[in-house]
Amino acid sequence: MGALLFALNALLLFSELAFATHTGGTWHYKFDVKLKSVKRLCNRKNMVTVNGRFPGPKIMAREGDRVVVEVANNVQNNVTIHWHGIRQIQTGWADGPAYITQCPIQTGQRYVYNFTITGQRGTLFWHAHVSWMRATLYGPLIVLPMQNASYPFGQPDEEVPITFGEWWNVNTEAVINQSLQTGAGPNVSDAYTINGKPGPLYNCSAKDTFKLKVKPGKTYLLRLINAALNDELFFSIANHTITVVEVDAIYIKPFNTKTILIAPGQTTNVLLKTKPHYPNAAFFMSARPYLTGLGTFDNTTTAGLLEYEKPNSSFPSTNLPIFKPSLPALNDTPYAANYSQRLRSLANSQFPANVPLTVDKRFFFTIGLGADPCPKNQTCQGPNGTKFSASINNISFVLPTTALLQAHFFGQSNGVYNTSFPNNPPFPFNYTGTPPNNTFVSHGTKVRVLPFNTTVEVVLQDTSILGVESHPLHLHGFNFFVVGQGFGNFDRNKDPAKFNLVDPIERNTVGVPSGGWAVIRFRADNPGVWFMHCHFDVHLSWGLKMAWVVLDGKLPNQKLLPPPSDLPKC
Ligand SMILES: *[C@@H]1O[C@H](CO)[C@@H](O)[C@H](O)[C@H]1NC(C)=O
Ligand SMILES: *[C@@H]1O[C@H](CO)[C@@H](O)[C@H](O)[C@H]1NC(C)=O
Ligand SMILES: *[C@@H]1O[C@H](CO)[C@@H](O)[C@H](O)[C@H]1NC(C)=O
Ligand SMILES: *[C@@H]1O[C@H](CO)[C@@H](O)[C@H](O)[C@H]1NC(C)=O
Ligand SMILES: *[C@@H]1O[C@H](CO)[C@@H](O)[C@H](O)[C@H]1NC(C)=O
Ligand SMILES: *[C@@H]1O[C@H](CO)[C@@H](O)[C@H](O)[C@H]1NC(C)=O
Ligand SMILES: *[C@@H]1O[C@H](CO)[C@@H](O)[C@H](O)[C@H]1NC(C)=O
Ligand SMILES: *[C@@H]1O[C@H](CO)[C@@H](O)[C@H](O)[C@H]1NC(C)=O
Ligand SMILES: *[C@@H]1O[C@H](CO)[C@@H](O)[C@H](O)[C@H]1NC(C)=O
Ligand SMILES: *[C@@H]1O[C@H](CO)[C@@H](O)[C@H](O)[C@H]1NC(C)=O
Ligand SMILES: *[C@@H]1O[C@H](CO)[C@@H](O)[C@H](O)[C@H]1NC(C)=O
Ligand SMILES: *[C@@H]1O[C@H](CO)[C@@H](O)[C@H](O)[C@H]1NC(C)=O
Ligand SMILES: [Cu+2]
Repeated sequence: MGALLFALNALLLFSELAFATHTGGTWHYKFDVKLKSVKRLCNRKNMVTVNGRFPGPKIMAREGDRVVVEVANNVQNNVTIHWHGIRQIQTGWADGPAYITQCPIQTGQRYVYNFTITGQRGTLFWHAHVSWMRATLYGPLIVLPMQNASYPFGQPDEEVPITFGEWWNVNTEAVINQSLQTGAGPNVSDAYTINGKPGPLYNCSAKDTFKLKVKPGKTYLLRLINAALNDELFFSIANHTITVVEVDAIYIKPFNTKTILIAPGQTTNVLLKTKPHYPNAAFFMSARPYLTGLGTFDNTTTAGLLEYEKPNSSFPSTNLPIFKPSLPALNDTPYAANYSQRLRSLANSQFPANVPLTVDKRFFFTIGLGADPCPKNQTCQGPNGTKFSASINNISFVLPTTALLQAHFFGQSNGVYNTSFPNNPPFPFNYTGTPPNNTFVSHGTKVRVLPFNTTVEVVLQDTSILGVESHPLHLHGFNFFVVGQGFGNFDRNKDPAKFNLVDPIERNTVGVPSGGWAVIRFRADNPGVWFMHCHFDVHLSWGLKMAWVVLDGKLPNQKLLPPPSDLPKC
């Protein structure tokens, strides 16, 4: 164990000393948000980065440790950073979504994110959480098991973070601005990336290819992260089977597959066992989207290379044959459904699945797209001359101009939010059949209040208004259990009988099936204001979001702590 710790510290010392120090159980990082000129495809642009790196630096910590990240904003944009999947128990001030838990860090300002990692270990990531800034501001967040603990799947020989992203040749803020203005869908990305590199299947891009160099007969833990903005991805490595062992920093019952599916906001740990002997070949590892919505999407493929180290110099090193994986069709919903059915919590005595067996509060949320009427003096380019919008229970969430958490903590909710978020949609209809004639949504900053320790069940029902689509729903502050999912309309009389309350997958982001539903359960044991939203940034921008206000409990360790003194002001 001491050796491992030494190795860790050495790693930090030699590669990341510039921004990280580790003392006792606390890890200190410095994030300098600044512009950097980056070239991809045939195009160079000035991009917002952390410390000039793309993707951003890797954050490492151990379960039980404290993480302190000082973020200095040296760009013209507003910035916040979210520690995606970290529960932030009592420390909602460090969660990061702009106007939910904090005002943005404005140009020239700093803010220190300070939190401990309790009861969690695995692969997560950090990303900006304001507008579309996360297009370039993201990086891995790796929580190692405690020093006395080990993985339930055996120690791999090496660990490699593999982060998927999306690249636009233009400034992504201009892309979302234009979409919100015209009402049309935003311009799609120009490439997908693996660790910031699009790979050889794009123009001017062969030199920007991620290469994983491996030795035969070893086991590699690949920490896969989907940081793309608007696309779920299939991923596969040619001629190799991988073993899925963890999702969203929760150990699962291992299973073998050729292809995984990963939605934005999700993480997946897989074991890659390399071939026993040098294969005299190279292999693509490829990702391309799983697409369900209507409209235009980036349907390109990113590829990296799996390269075996030559056993000796007599083997040829150039012109090796390259094998390509076959990925499911872009719209292969049966594959997606079958894959998600295979995910089961480990649910053993060391890592139990604490599924709430009784439910205090039930909610039925319709999620999907809708429209806003075109302003009188404008022409709009959304469906039938309207503007695209998105909603939960027909409410398109409006961000306030100050942070909800501040308003809540200081008892100043008046004029900021109201607590009337509905338990059910305004009227029932055949959610996945012929849509109602009126597709317009309402707008508001509405939240739902939950007493401390309430057990909650939410049916997430996709709608066919403007087309069915798989939506990756993400909840801040909690993991939830996905106790059921299916296609069509959720049936309150029949479907609960089929719920899995024994070993359902526990995670923080669920892909709600296209034209179907998913049912989640969680225990509201973390006081604060917690965002729940679609992790497609385009739907997030259009309003597919809401917030839960979880009240303090009676005991001191059940209360939201006071805000740090440097909390940004609006
Ligand atoms: C982080 O929070 C802890 C606990 O409140 C506090 O003791 C510590 O001083 C904080 N560190 C920084 C750098 O703000
Ligand atoms: C490791 O130590 C922590 C506290 O120091 C303890 O709670 C935990 O049960 C231990 N885990 C194992 C696997 O021994
Ligand atoms: C996008 O819109 C925001 C707010 O209206 C504005 O501050 C920003 O300059 C715009 N950015 C670009 C690149 O158009
Ligand atoms: C989006 O694409 C259209 C058509 O190619 C182009 O005219 C427009 O400038 C693009 N918008 C941005 C923000 O790049
Ligand atoms: C890779 O898989 C292809 C198709 O299944 C097969 O033809 C080929 O022989 C395999 N190559 C290696 C080196 O495993
Ligand atoms: C990918 O999208 C392009 C442009 O929208 C389209 O022309 C092409 O047919 C699509 N390819 C596939 C395989 O769907
Ligand atoms: C449309 O009218 C509104 C209010 O009358 C005004 O604020 C806005 O600037 C106008 N927009 C355009 C594009 O003229
Ligand atoms: C647009 O209007 C036409 C004719 O009124 C209607 O058939 C169609 O369903 C509408 N499309 C959308 C997306 O609302
Ligand atoms: C909903 O619409 C679908 C598609 O038209 C149809 O197959 C289904 O029977 C309808 N369900 C109900 C409950 O009416
Ligand atoms: C939509 O409008 C048509 C014609 O006005 C009407 O016959 C139909 O019942 C309406 N459908 C719904 C779902 O409201
Ligand atoms: C929460 O409620 C459960 C019963 O549903 C109880 O067993 C547990 O002790 C409570 N937890 C806290 C922290 O109050
Ligand atoms: C940055 O945030 C502040 C505080 O909310 C706001 O007043 C300002 O308009 C924002 N600036 C931009 C460029 O969005
Ligand atoms: Cu969505």
